[in-house]
Amino acid sequence: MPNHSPRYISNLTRETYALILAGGRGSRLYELTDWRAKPALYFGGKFRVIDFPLSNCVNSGIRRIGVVTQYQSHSLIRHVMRGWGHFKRELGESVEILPASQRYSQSWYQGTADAVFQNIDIIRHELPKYVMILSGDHVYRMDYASMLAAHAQSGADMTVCCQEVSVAEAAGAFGVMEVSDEMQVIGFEEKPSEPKSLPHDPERCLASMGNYVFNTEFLFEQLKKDAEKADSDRDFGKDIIPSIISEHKVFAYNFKSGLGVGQDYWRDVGTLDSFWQANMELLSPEPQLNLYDAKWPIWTYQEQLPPAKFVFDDDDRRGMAVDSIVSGGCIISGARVKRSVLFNEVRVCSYSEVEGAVILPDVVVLRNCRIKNAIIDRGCIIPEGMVIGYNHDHDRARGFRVTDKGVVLITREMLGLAVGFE
Ligand code: ADQ
Ligand code: ADP
Repeated sequence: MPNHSPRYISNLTRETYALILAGGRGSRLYELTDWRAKPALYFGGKFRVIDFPLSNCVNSGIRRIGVVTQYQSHSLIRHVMRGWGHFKRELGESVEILPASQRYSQSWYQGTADAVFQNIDIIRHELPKYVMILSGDHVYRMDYASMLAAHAQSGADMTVCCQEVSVAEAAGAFGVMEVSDEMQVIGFEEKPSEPKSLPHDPERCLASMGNYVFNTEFLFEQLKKDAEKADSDRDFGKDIIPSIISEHKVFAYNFKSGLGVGQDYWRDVGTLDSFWQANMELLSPEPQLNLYDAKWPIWTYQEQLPPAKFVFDDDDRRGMAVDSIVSGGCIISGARVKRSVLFNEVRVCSYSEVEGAVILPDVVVLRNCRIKNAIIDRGCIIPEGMVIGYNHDHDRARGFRVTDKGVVLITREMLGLAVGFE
């Protein structure tokens, strides 16, 4: 049983440097990540995906954090600077942004291991005993301190965070491991087409969540060894983990075994359908991810905005939203909004009807529109009378993207609006 005494845990978290990997493209999100990295994706009415691992760090007591960026990093960097720039170095807290800057090689970060390798001297400067490497791509609540406690008590060199998923879900998508009765990792394959199932359940397997704890010196040694190999992809899942499990102590930590709050919530918002679905789930009366839980707050950059406003229009039509999340600065005037997530400063004008929509900031829906099951990117202006989501052939013909599950994505470019947006 890991030692969960507060004193023990606070020593571990103080000795830890967290590195959030936030350079991924998220290609299955298509145009939604043309101009922003996946960790900069908007989520839940006022957040971005990166706010979840960052808030998990703070809620777990880890206050020294690096955010490694690469692909389309502008909006991510802007968000982290504005929302997370108030950490006090004097109090031993810091959030540093670490863009790919060709420090140790002439190329950008090749794989995840290279992204850490190229920042070795920055990490060394912090003198941490443990380095926690975290995925910046997922929306989840996790008490990293429980994983640290398990790592320290098992005497492992490295600990990999995992969860049970179905074999079908894992195939080609996750790193899959085999473990001993003591949870030592004895086999690891990166994204196998036929994942090895659990001994007691042929339908399920143990999938890596891409979150790792390393003893610092051990990490540096392995990264240096890997950097000398000619045939390596410089990736934790493809190269580092498979190469160390036979000679070193690598343990698996099941993320649901943590004692923290909400340890069962984890979503990959890597496709348009899963992004839409995860936002919709927040609208249920008791969602699995409770953003209102004061014990595990999620912080973000907060713009100074007036409250959301709902107005009767001249014809006495009620502006209303039901089963919806409506963020600051929104005005719903004589329009009906149902089962939707509206981010900051969205306007919905008279006679329009919106249902099942995820509407990113600064969108204007002009009069007499009908919108169903859609994702509308930041800054779109939906012209008067436009009908979206009721006839998918028509949606496609206008250049909108329609997913397998019938969610329609609309961006500024698809509407012929000017490129570049501030
Ligand atoms: P993937 O998610 O496919 O698999 P990857 O695309 O490398 O791995 O992304 C991992 C994290 O690193 C993401 O947060 C991403 O944003 C970031 N990232 C990717 N390339 C980067 C780069 N060049 N520079 C900086 N950051 C970068 C991994 C593991 C699997 C595991 C899944 C769980 O390899 O074993 O099952 O995560 O999602
Ligand atoms: P976010 O809404 O995630 O903050 P932005 O829409 O501000 O992202 O875009 C991030 C960066 O990409 C900005 O520098 C912006 O000017 C640029 N950008 C966004 N859309 C386009 C586009 N269609 N063409 C060129 N640059 C773009």
